[in-house]
Amino acid sequence: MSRPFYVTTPIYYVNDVPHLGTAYTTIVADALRRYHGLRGRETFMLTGTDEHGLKLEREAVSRGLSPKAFVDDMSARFRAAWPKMSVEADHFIRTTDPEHERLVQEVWKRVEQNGDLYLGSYEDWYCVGCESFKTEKELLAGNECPLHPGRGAEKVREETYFFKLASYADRLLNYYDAHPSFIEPESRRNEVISFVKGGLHDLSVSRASFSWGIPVPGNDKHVMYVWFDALANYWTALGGFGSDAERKYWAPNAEVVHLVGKDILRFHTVYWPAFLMSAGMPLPSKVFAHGFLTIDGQKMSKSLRNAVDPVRLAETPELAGADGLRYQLLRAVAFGQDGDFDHAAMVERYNADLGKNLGNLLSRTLGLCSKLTAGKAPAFDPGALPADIDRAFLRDRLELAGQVPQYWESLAPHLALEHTLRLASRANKYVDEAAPWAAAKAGNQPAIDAALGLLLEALKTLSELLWPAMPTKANELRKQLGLGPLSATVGADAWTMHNTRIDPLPGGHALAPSGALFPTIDKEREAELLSRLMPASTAPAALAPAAGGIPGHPSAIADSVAPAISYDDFAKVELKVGVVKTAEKVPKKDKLLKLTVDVGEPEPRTVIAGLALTFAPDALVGQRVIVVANLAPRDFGKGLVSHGMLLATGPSEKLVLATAPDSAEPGARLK
Ligand code: ME8
Repeated sequence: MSRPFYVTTPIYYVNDVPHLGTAYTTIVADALRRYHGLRGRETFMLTGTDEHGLKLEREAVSRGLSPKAFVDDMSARFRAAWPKMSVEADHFIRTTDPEHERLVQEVWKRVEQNGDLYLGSYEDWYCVGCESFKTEKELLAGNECPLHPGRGAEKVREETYFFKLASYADRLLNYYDAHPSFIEPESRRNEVISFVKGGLHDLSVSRASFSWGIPVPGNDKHVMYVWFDALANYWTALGGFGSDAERKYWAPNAEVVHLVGKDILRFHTVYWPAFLMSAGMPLPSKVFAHGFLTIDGQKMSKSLRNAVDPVRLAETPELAGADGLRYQLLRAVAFGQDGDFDHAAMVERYNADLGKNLGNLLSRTLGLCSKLTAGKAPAFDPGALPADIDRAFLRDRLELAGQVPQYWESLAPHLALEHTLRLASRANKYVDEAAPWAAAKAGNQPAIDAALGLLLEALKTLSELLWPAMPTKANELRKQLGLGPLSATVGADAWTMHNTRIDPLPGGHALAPSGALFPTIDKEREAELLSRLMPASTAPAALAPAAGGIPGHPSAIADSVAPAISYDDFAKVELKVGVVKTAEKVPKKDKLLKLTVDVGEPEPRTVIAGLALTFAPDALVGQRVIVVANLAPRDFGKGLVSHGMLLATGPSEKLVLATAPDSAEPGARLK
């Protein structure tokens, strides 16, 4: 039997909620866990949350919460979200788990004992968004991080522990050379190799200017750099040196696969292996970096990605719920490359692949069985098929199903599903070729039995091939075939026979049809569904709500009466008094002004407002305005991110600003 299979997702920062990007990595990990489980391997899937660091400390403070209260609340949202997408991780780790903190300190001590840490002082740039140090070369003009425009990297000057990363360059390069599949895809491997060949600098691995982190053993003035703490989760989750799970699931005893987005490749393929080498611990088997998703062709800015809630998609029964979402994410995007999640294409693919192909195959086959074989599986001999068309279909069924595993094995779920659905198309073609209704007219019972027997077997095989991606629908399909649900059983490979022989349902086996598995969506329902699911900023014009002023930011009161909302809905909106501190025009944007507004927080917020056609910037400075303070940040591109919205009324050229009296303090909440 193959080695156990251990698959991980990144642990997600809790300054955000689960979104389509994080759902993507997590769903792929779960599908791989299911695939290998079905092949009889012992499997372990890990996900969790990354809860330390400056970014989260600041986020908590800005919400008036203690870091612990904030991360407890946010982490719970991740934990609750994944099962709704049929993700069943074996463990959910939090970096604030006491056991994790203890074990990371063990790793630190090993690295220290190996002589790889020294105390020095650091002076350079730090991007809080990335939680990463940056050289001047890596920053844009104005010291902006290209990944977090608008926030500006910060100059850090402090005492720090350095990790001797520079001395690991040769060892890393040798390792990549000896283990060609350690970094995949190939293009990413080349990228990392040229980065390391370019020369490595020692890495600052502690911070002394804030305290929200794991204390450095022996020097509690310092907390560990959040990535040292976070990367170690993949190992601490197993319970530490010599625990049963560590012996079973850590390398080299297991195949250890880290799935990551391309944004965090360097941390996983340079820093993490160097830390492990230093601590004398075996390295994982593979780091696979996937690409980035766009939504309806647009980059996933924070506001957009939060507008496309994967939980809501998973709770859309019209598109097959969690399974529908999983299918779309796994099938639509070539794993490893950038790709688009397009709502309209999603409905089209649902109809074509699931409704008209697979679903239709099931209803046709079961319909024919209920008419021609009394709702039972016919008895037939696969070794003595009556016609050439039957033998040709049998050959294709063996070949197509036989091709699927290689794609799961090579982390290409999109191809695994493409080939799975090809089997369904081939079977549909065979229904037409075999035409059991014509055989019935001619009284040719052997032809009917062979055709329906082969089709039922193909459907049973399809349920197995689909289960890693669509566990619920695969089991519903099986139920209609009168079969029990699939589950992974250690040591029992459900797929070994797919390319060599078939395993038909026994003659007389009772079938249990119960309606369409994937009811198709007509044009009218499609329009309604899309208007419900698509965020306003990506919906086609006809579907987008009317919006005055800044696109997506309705600033004028709509003519129509808005539907009543509950008090609780209103209470979700945080309206605060703010004082405009600075105001300037935005180059090349006639309507926009860039303001900084004091809303009673340590730093004024940047707010981009569509006020420029009415107000000269100077006229606004000192105004006491009303700010929608808990609106998700909105990215206007070119480094402009708005953290709130001002209230105003009137057409763009004659706006009247909603203001507060001088007696209202900045930050005071309106209720
Ligand atoms: O980086 N498309 O956490 P994070 C596809 N805590 N995937 C996306 C995506 C997009 N547009 N946006 C995000 C961190 N992702 C660290 C990780 S691991 C020891 C520490 C996914 O919350 C992708 O998997 O910023 C990416 O790597 C991850 O979210 C980043 O999550």
